[in-house]
Amino acid sequence: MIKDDSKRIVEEFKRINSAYVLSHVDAEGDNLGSSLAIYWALKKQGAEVDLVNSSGAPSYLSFLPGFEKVISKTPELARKYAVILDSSNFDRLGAHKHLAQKADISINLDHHTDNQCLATYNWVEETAATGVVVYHLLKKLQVPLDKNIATCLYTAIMTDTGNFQYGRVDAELFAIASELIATGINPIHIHDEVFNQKDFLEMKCLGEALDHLTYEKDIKLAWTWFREIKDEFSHMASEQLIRIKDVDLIIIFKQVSPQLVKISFRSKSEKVSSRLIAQALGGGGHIKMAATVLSLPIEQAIEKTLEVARNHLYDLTHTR
Ligand SMILES: [Mn+2]
Repeated sequence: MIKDDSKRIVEEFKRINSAYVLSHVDAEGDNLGSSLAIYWALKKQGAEVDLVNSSGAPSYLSFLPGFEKVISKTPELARKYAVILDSSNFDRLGAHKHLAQKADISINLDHHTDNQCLATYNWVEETAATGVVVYHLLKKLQVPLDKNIATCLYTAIMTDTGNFQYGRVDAELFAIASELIATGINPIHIHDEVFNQKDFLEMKCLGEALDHLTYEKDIKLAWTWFREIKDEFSHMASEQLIRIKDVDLIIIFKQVSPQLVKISFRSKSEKVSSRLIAQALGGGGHIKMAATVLSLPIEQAIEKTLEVARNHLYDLTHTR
């Protein structure tokens, strides 16, 4: 446990009758699934809840129960509590960062080891997904797991482990998955909704990424770039490129606009820290998966990033 205010959070949570539920921009399965599970748990105790995500929710997750409750505008009413999910710091909340600061009491639930623990109470646990932290909280609260909550938590866990392929995939995780599935949810249906709904443009995007793929054999680096058609398309290329053998690090450059590039890092080797490289470029994340954003033309962003990454990998190659 990185920060353990769990006892206090359990007590505090029972008292919540009005709250913002907040999580990071560029929503994905874990932060949205975790947020919605918290939403349903708070609803069970009769709380008023504003579920806010500054960048909205991606359409491929529209099967999640409560998806339509997600708002991206500023809520009108002041809430006493803010529950913050899957976010290392308040900046990750985007335009609604101030809501976390405005609430009287903030509760931070996360699994990122670089969490800055800025809330009133922080529960940061090194787990496969924030969904697992939420599961632990709901167990302690003795909230019955219904199909709504189970769908949200299963989606959180499944997406953050790339369908149980990486991260903390262990016996406990499968025991949790089993308990969630036992509520009657359909894991095949959820898998299909998340992974098998790519549209034609997304496939073309992947084609561009594969076409630009470069491999630097001596340092086991593979990198590519493409023009981002839609924000939620970002994951697909890295899911494919991680399959290349003899690669320690994958870098994907997404040109969002002529002066803005989003960069994601995926490490395959235990020795390579995506986080260190991302941090050197003003970003952050996990050891195996991290990201940053550079306000530069794509050529300059690539040059700057590759210099940092190559140095990092070169040092490793020459010390192992
Ligand atoms: Mn997560």
